Amino acid sequence: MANNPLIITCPIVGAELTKEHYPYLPTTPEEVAEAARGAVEAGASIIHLHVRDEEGKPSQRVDIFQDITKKIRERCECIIEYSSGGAVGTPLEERCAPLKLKPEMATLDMGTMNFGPDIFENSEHTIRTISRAIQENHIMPTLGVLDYGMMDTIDRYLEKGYIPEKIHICFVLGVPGGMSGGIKNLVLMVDRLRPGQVWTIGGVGRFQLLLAVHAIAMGGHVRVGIEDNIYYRKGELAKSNAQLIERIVRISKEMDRPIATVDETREILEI
Ligand code: KMH
Ligand code: ZN
Repeated sequence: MANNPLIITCPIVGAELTKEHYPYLPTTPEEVAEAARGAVEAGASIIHLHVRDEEGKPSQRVDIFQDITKKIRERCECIIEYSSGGAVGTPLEERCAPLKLKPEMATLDMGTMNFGPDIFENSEHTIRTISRAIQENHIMPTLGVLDYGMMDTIDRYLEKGYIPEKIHICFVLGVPGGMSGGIKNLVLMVDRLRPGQVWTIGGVGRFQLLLAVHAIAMGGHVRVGIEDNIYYRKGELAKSNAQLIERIVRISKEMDRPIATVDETREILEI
């Protein structure tokens, strides 16, 4: 069994949830920064960041990203990964806008798909435009892979030079419209990777814990947080991102995988 340090990415807010779905959802800059601090204290080294505007709506506004980044930096040491996915339907220009703030990491989602009742648009043009912004700003990309065919897209785009060679892959399994979160699907995805490729798995909803535990055993890394799952267990809302992470830390340590520090995370991902 693997015993390399475990990188924990925490998607603290997301773009789809509202306080009606989840009453503890952090939405103000203070709340989001405090949620990040809690997640980092619990063991996360990467914060996957979406932000909300004054009304609590998902936003890609540069000033809000800048403000929250500053507030997180004042509270804790971590790697911040900006979302370039935004919310379903966010125009491409807005999705790219915060990248000019040069975060250490940012997402690059690898294909168009149904996303619940909506369409999450990631055409070749969209991917190439975001990829260019990522490269121009010297950002480490996390490639979002939500379906099997997106692995073929990665190979094709690497060959064409549309995406950079140095990448981190994050499977997000269990989105309605994408690949579901069964263990066999995780194994299928991992088998499809190139040798040595660093990978993370985020399971959506009930798949979060299941896939995280398997990733710990397989030597991969985990994405655990409220954007993907609001329940601690069936019928019981999680109190916070930190509570979800604390459980993963306990399991990981029992399985002889220490938790990666921020510096170890940078080393593993070659940031
Ligand atoms: N909100 C989803 C439509 C990302 O952060 O790059 C897209 C998303 C992926 O959350
Ligand atoms: Zn996201």
